[in-house]
Amino acid sequence: QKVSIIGVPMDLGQKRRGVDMGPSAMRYAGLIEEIEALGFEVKDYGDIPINRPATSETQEGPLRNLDEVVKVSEELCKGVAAIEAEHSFPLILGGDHSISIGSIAGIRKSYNNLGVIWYDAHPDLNTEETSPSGNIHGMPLAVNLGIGHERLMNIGGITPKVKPEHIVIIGARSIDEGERQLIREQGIKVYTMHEVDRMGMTRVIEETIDYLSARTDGVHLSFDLDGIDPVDAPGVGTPVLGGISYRESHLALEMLAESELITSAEFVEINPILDNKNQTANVAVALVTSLLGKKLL
Ligand code: DIR
Ligand code: MN
Ligand code: MN
Ligand code: MN
Repeated sequence: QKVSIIGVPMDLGQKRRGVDMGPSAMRYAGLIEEIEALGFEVKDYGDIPINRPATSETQEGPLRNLDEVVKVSEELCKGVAAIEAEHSFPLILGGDHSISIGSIAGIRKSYNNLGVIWYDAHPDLNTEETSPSGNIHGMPLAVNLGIGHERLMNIGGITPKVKPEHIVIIGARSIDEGERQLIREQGIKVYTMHEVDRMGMTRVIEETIDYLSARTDGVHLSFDLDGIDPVDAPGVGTPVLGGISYRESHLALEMLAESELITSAEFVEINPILDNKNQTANVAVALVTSLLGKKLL
C-alpha cells in the first residue's frame, strides 16, 4: 500500500498569514516516519510552489486573491490526479481550506459519485454574495457543489464535483446565514456540535458510514483542524469554542479506518504562528495515523 503526500503552503484564501507553514509543521512533527512505521510506502511530492505577493499587492475584492488561488488549484488538481493514476492514497497538506477546490477537482476524475466528509467548525458554503469576509477558504464546499465563481468551479473541467446528497459535514458550530440557507435548500447532511453532543461521535460516524457507503464510490476526508476544540488544537486561524475533542476525533478516524471508506484525505488550516509548540501539527499527524489504521493495541 502506498501513500503519496503533496503539500500546499497557501495562505491566500484567508487573511491571517502563517497557514502557509502547515505542510512544514506536519513534516516536522514526523508525518512521513509515522506513516512508514505503519508499513506504507510513502512518496513525498514536496510542496506546490505558491507565488505570494507582497502584502501591499494582495488582490482585494469579494474574492480575495482569486487569481493566485485559481493558479494553485489548477496545479494541485494535476498533482492529485497524477497520484490517483498511480493508485496511491492521496494525502494533501494545507494550507488554508481553499486548497480543497484543487484537491477535490483532482480526485473527482477517479470517482463519478465522490463522497466528502467535511470535518470543520464551519460549513465553508459561502459564495462571493454571502461571504462576510471575501475569504475563499469560507467557500470551497459551495464551489465543489457547483455554486460559486466560474473560474473556481471550472478547475479540473467537471462541474459540479460533488452532489449535495454525497456530503456529510461534522462539527459545525459557526454557520453564516447564507450557509444555513444553502444547507436547507440542498438538503445537505450536517452533524453540528449539537448532534455530536447528543448522539455521541460513535453514532455520528456509524450513520455517516452507512449514509455514504450506500451512495458513493469513494470518499474524500476534508479535515479542517478548527473542527477540533481550540484546547486541543490551538494553532488555527479561526478557532471556535466548543469543538470536537482530541479523543473523539481519534475515535472518528479509527472508525473510518476500520470501515475502509476513505479513499483520500487532506488536513488543513494549521497555523504554527498561533500554536503552542507545534501541538496542532502533532495532533494532525496523530490523526493521520488513526485514519491509516494505527491501533492502540
Ligand atoms: C467564515 C469563516 N464563515 C467565512 N470561515 C472559515 O469567512 O466565510 N472557514 N474560517 O474555515
Ligand atoms: Mn485509486
Ligand atoms: Mn474550513
Ligand atoms: Mn473551519
